[in-house]
Amino acid sequence: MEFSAFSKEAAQNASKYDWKNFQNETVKRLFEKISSLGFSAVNDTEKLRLISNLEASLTNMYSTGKVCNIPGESTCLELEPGFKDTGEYWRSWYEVPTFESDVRNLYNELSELYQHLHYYVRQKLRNKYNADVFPATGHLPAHLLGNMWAQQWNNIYDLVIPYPSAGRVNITKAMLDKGYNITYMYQVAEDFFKSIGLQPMPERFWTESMLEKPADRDVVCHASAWDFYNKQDFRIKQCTSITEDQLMTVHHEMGHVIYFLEYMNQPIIFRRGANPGFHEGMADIVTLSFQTPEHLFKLGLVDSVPGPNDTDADINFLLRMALEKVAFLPFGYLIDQWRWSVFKGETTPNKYNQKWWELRCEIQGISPPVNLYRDEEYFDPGAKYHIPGNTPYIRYFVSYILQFMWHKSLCDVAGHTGPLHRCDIYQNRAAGEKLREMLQLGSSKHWSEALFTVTGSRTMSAAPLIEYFQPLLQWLKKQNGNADVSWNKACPQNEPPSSAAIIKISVSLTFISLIFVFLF
Ligand code: X8Z
Ligand code: ZN
Repeated sequence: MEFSAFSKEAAQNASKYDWKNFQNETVKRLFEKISSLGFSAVNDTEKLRLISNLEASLTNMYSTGKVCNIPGESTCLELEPGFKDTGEYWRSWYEVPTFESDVRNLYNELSELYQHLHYYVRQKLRNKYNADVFPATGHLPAHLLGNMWAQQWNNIYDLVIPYPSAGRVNITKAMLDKGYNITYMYQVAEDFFKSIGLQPMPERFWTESMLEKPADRDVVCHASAWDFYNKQDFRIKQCTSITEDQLMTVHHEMGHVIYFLEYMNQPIIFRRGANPGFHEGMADIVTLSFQTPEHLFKLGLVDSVPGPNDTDADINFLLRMALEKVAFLPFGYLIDQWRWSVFKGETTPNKYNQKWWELRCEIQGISPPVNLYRDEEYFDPGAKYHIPGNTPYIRYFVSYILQFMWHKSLCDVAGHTGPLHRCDIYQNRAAGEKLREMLQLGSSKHWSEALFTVTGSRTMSAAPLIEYFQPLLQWLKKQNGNADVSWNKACPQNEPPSSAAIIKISVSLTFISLIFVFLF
């Protein structure tokens, strides 16, 4: 009713002007629309109220209507089914009804590799630190892994390197020695994409991006890439510093921009990744070529390339990659296990932190850094950017599956011979062209079709990732011998104190009581 009154008043105001003779077509069109009242023109308020009420009740009937007595369905269904919860909505982007079990199966295929890495790292760290700090449950204390979230462990490479004498040089140091600056890091990344025939960064990228942390204000430093959807303005926002890790992130973010550029000519609805995992996978794909000794040598960041029989150096390299890529798998998998369970209402607010650590202990095999039970006074999930930032996370797990699939296929196209982990697609136009074919589709086709263009497969497979790390897995199995490489499901804190601890406490208590007896 209020809207009708408002429309009427606007039409009356418009009628004071001779708008039919206006010269400006846009303003004329505006007046024409304001003057066209429809139902609001009805002067009889009672009639108008009747029309409004009728419309509201019909809409209400439609939206609350249920379809019942469907064979095989125990409940009535809504006319326009929505999502049960936000998790279901997020998963719908993957357009497969079995998505939850698909990722579970993929994770299960990869867990053997992770468990062997986990056990190896644990033994190495036990030798380095006092064995006391390692819980008997087999968990790895989260603060020993060189990363705030224990999600990637490459920063402790020096502590767990298999063959120190065949060691890899420190890339960060080599970058500084070669005089790398921030702009140069982005030029190096751009050069890689250009070398396989992909587009350079547009001019405005260089002027509008935020590549350095500003000194005068607080910003979100978590790196991101932005498509302004006007075909000209594409940016990266990153507080770049000159380190090896950051150089990989530069390639990651630029990979996102390359995808934006490639699907730019699709209708706006299709200007996105085939699914969110595709965008992240595309962002990472170059990191697999870039980090090969062959590529680092081309850039002058290492002095030599290990020969085909230098297995020590090869294992060192693969272990370094595993600390980055394999260590991430359970983390990438579990974050949304927690969130989906929250969205489903299975994990209630009084169990948020408990559930978080249940998953971290069970799936990642890590334990809280501080030796106390992380109760609900804390909200540890909030310390990971994507939780407060409301960014879905399973995309990164999917991305890790995809990037190895694509890497394998593109290396085949490039005619690479030899082990997959030593393939560098730099300067290979044929590989770039193949990748481009997929990127240009945006989301105009189901992701399985996009995947098919590069890999010839319509389903996700963990096999290429396993193939890449196969020599390392065999080596780890030898190192770990016949040991049981698993850990307990439950966190160490949730167990009763060990008998050793009970003895310690009772000895101290006896000692204290003796002092009392002696004094009094
Ligand atoms: O958030 C990111 C990117 C932006 S999409 C920097 N990543 C995840 C993370 O940092 O937790 C990349 C790898 C995983
Ligand atoms: Zn990303």
